[in-house]
Amino acid sequence: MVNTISFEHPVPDHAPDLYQSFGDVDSIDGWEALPRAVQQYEADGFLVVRNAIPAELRDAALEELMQMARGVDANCSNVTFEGSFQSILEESGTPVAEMDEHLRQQSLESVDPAIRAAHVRKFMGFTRTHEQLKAVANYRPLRDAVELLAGEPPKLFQSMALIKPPGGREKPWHQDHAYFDLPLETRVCGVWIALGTVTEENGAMFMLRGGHRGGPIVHFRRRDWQICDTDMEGARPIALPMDAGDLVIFDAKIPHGTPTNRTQDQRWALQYHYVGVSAQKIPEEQRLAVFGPEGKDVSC
Ligand SMILES: O=C(O)CCC(=O)C(=O)O
Repeated sequence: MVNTISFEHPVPDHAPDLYQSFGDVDSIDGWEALPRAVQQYEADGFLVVRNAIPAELRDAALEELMQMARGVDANCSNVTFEGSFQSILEESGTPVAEMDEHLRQQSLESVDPAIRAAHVRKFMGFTRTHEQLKAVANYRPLRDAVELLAGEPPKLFQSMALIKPPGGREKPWHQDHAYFDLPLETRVCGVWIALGTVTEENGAMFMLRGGHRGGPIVHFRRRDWQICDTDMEGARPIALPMDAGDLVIFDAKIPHGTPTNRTQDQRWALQYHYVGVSAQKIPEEQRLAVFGPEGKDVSC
């Protein structure tokens, strides 16, 4: 598979108080308690499940991701690097913007694999080519949980690995539904899985409890296509620190974001999105009429 290669735009750092946690998260331990937690999911818009993915499955997935990060050809649909990696590739004298995909791939080969791996931010579209990552997406208790919460058998429609490297930039506050051409009433479940320790310092997920019930919020192009910082004033978000194998299932209308990674370590996570098998797409214009026209041609 041919990867497209992209770079994050360098952006100013976020205000620290955008990611201040108010209170501790209620979670369940393992899948057994899930049926009793459905009401909590409906009310909060998310549910944290501890020890959700067995160690051998998550370790095999992490190893597969590490190999993708070290290799030249990750064999997925898109690889995104932190913006700071651009200047390393440009040492050959050619600006990245002027390189075609072939030249980008070639210039990646000239970089030390450890340096390349230390700047990867995101892989997308890998479940057809990577067995271990596919196995996590298809893990039966996870799919059963999504089926219960989405109300019908799920289909996976997006896969991402989110590796926030040391210094890796924020993913500003947003609603995932804003990025999907799906009717507003479609029950879209995101699943964000920690493959290592996740802390507020290295880029934990922050969520606005109950925020999905307020419906769609207009997004604007600021540091990203995002909810404006001013719309978050007075909000009381909560941080979701996790251990490897913990995850959060969330409604795609929940406002969420992750701060800059202030540590020297990479933060490894997987994110899958599912809808019910009967979900139908809508035209992009219909989505942009709700979430804002500046979202044309952006991806989450
Ligand atoms: O993992 C992250 O840092 C952000 C993930 C996220 O919210 C997204 O990609 O929609």
